[in-house]
Amino acid sequence: MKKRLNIGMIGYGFMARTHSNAYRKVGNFFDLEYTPVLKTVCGLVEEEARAFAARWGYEKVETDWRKVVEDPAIDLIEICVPNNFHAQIAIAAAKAGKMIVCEKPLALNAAEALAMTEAVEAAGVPNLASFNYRRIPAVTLAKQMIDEGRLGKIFHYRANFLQDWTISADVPQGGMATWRLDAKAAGSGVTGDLLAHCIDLALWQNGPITSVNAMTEIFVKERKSVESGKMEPVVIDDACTFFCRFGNGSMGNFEATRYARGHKALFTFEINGEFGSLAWDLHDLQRLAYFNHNDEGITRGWRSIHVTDGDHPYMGKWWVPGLAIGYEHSFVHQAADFIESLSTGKPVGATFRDGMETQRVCDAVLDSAKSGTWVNL
Ligand code: SOE
Repeated sequence: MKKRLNIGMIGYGFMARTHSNAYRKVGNFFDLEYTPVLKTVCGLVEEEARAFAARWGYEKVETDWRKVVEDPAIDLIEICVPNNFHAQIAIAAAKAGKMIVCEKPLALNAAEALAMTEAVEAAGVPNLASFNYRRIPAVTLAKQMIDEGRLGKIFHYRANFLQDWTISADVPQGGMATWRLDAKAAGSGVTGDLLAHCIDLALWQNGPITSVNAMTEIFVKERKSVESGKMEPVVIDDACTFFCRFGNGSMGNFEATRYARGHKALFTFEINGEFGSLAWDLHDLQRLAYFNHNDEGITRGWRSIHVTDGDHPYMGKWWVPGLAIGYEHSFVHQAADFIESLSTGKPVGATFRDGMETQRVCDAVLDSAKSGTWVNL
């Protein structure tokens, strides 16, 4: 008989859907010692929480997250609410001895992220910052290839995350749907929302960043606030570009924006090393581009690896070779790795500590943009 892992989901938005879907599917594809049980969902508007519970199969509904955190029946707290709630919920959950999975970015800023990290480490509870893109098979394969030394010494790391959904000045700020544009709820704009993904992968694949030099822009200076109904200044960064140095001597180049007309979620990275290069693109997520300089000269060139074979990361758990999987599967893989870590006792990343390191880079980027100077980490 499998052990039960009772989940208390805080939030019922987009991310709560991705995580709930993952917990429903994970046991069908991965052999795990625990069965996730969708126990309670918690959200501000009871009717909406009820509708979410009915759709996803949660047993119970709450409107006060404290009740879920204090409920002895709950093992794991899932934090899928705007960033300004992360720290208070996570710290209370750690004190109550709960395991925690928290959506990215871990917090509003590095100081909060540190307090959260200290809380989970002092309580000794399993914790995970949800940077799902680590577990797209092609991205995991890239990490494996780098660790195997196939690229040799790394010279360049570049990453972009390009969107276009806030170009219209009619998009409001604040509220349930557009809290990502409200500084009080989100902390920052594209830096915490999009660059955090790029930075997490970069730190994981290429090691620590030692200094940054950044530039941010706010293209639409005022937007209607959903809360006050009035036009208010926009405080969050609409776009951010930074370059950096890594501890391994390589150079980094990063860009995120919500003003790249035509791009919906174009997350890309490219790594150039002594023996080869790797490139990946979220719009074609099952492919990894690889250039191997050690290939025979006349046939040497970029190859496009279709990362769908049984011996590719995670793929042996799915269909048959050649059949692609997608975005939602990265959350299933994350759930599988996290649940497995409960059996092995070996933490999996991104831990809260990893999430805090990403947050430190985000803070340094925003500081640099403000001061117009290099900031050391
Ligand atoms: C923003 O539009 C967003 O939904 C991010 O918040 C997610 O983290 C990213 O994966 C997709 O874009």
